[in-house]
Parts: sequence; structure tokens; C-alpha cells
Amino acid sequence: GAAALLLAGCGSGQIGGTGGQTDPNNKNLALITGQRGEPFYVSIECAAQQEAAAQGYQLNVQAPEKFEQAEQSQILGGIVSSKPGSVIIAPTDDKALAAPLQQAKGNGIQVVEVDTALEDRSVAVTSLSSDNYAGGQLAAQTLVQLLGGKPGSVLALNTKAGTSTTDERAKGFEDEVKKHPNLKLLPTQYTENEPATAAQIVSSTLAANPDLVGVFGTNLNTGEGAGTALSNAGKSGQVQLVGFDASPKQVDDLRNGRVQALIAQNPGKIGQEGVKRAIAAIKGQPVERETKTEMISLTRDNMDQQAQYFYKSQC
Ligand code: T6T
Repeated sequence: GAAALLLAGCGSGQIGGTGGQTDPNNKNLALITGQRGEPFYVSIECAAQQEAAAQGYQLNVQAPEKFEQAEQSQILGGIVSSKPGSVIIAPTDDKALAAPLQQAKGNGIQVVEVDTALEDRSVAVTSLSSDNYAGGQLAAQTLVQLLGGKPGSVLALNTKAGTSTTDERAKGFEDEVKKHPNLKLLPTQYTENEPATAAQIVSSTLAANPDLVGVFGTNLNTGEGAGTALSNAGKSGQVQLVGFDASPKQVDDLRNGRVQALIAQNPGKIGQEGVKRAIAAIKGQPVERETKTEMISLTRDNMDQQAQYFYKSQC
């Protein structure tokens, strides 16, 4: 019965149960982000390195070349065999990474999720991310404001199915747009996180829907691709583009009018807190299971007062 199952969950090595023993004196941490050299993750990494150094911990940072689960799983395998006290990770797939992370946990490695998360909430000890559903709603509210009552079709560009963050952003955006009867929500499209695919989709959507008035790019690559397509079609500033994230290129595009708004996250906070939580978990101290960090809607009007939200492309 339920009681027996609960008891079984307390032993180590059980399916879905608690993890193996963690050495409270282990001073090695690993950070596996979603994509190498990508400014959102670089900003997490810079803050994480700073916090680890301040607390006397070693932080080994690795990432797949693309936002891609096969290479990320391979990296995780190597990290697990090096036995860090904690793996701080942005899982690139909400299901595929569950088994290898459960195995890490079974080996006494504290799993800390940053940014993305697994569907199975029992693996990680703690998760830190933006409230991505609210971020999608904020994107829609920003778009509605930019449109000032202008009717027409709107399109959201998602990345890869199974990316927890962008799935939530797309859902928040869709739910919010549906509250506005003058806007026609087109079916959300997947770009596989490729700017060129995002650009193609926006070009063909423009051709098929001449009443397109707004586009939401749920992350850096989708927004950049959409910006290219709108610029090539001579539609920059006519079709309102709301992006997510604030890379140096995205900030330039906001300034030069290729993008009208950006929902910026706080990756520095996520990286710093991620390391703090990892260390606490290694020491056996209680940590909050889930924490949401703040976001802000940047427009050309407020961007210069909010430069602390701009991401870094290097530390
Ligand atoms: O938007 C971020 C991140 O939050 C998301 O999970 C994946 O894409 C980014 O890293 C931007 O490229």
C-alpha cells in the first residue's frame, strides 16, 4: 500500500527514492548549462564561478555545443564519474535527462536545476528559474500595449518540444492573447532553436497571413531569427516583435528598432543562488524546493535605466 511505498522511498537505491550518500566535505561542483557560449548561460556561469570561488569551491563548467540532449547526457556521464558533490544543470529535455540525473542522485550527487527543469520533480533537490509562464503572459501584455488596439494575427515561436522554459512561455503567451478578441492567435510553431528556421517560419507566415501584427520569440535564437525575417521583408517596426532574453545582439536590435521589446531574465541571480543551494544541499542543510527569479519587460524607452539586466557574452 501507500505506506509501504513511502517507506521503500526512504532507502537508497530505490526507484524514485532518495539519493545515495553525499560527502558533506566534497568541495567540487559541476555546472552543465544548455548551450556553450550562449549569453544567457554565460551570465549564469560568470555568477556561479564568482560564488563558488568566494566560498572556496571548485566549479567545473561544461555545456553541449547546441541545446541538445544527446551531447548533454554524454557530458553528464563524464561529470558523474568525477564525483562532484553537486551537479547544477539546465536539462535540455524535460524527460530524456531524468534517468541519467536520477542515476547521479543515486551516486550521492545533489542535483540542482537552473533555468530548465525535469517533468519529474522528485530528482532535483531544488530548482531556480524565471516564472516562465508569467514571462509568456508578460510578453503578451507587452505586445498588446505596443499594438494599442490594432487588430490582426499573432504568432509565437517555440524552440524544441520538451524544453520546459519555452513550453511554459508559449503557454502563458497563448492564454493571455486569447483574452483579446481582436487578436487571432496562429498555431505556435517549433523552430528547433535554429534562428534560420525561425526566420523561414516568419517569412512564410507573413506570406500566408498579411494581417500579421505581432510575433513572440520565446528565446534568444527564435527572436533573432524572427528579427532577420521581418527586417528582410521591410516589416521591422510594422510587425511588433517581442523577444525573450537580453543578449548583446538582442539589446542592439532593441535599440535599432528591429525588436520592440525584450523580456529579460536574471541569469546572474540564478547562477549565484544555484551555487549557494548546491553547497547547502551538499552540507545537508534544507533548501527551498522551487524559487522563481524576476524578469522585466525592456523597451527602447526604459532600456537605459535597466542595463543591469543585459546579459554577458563573457565574464
Ligand atoms: O531563454 C534561455 C533559457 O531560459 C532557455 O531555457 C533556453 O534558451 C535560452 O538559453 C536562450 O538561448
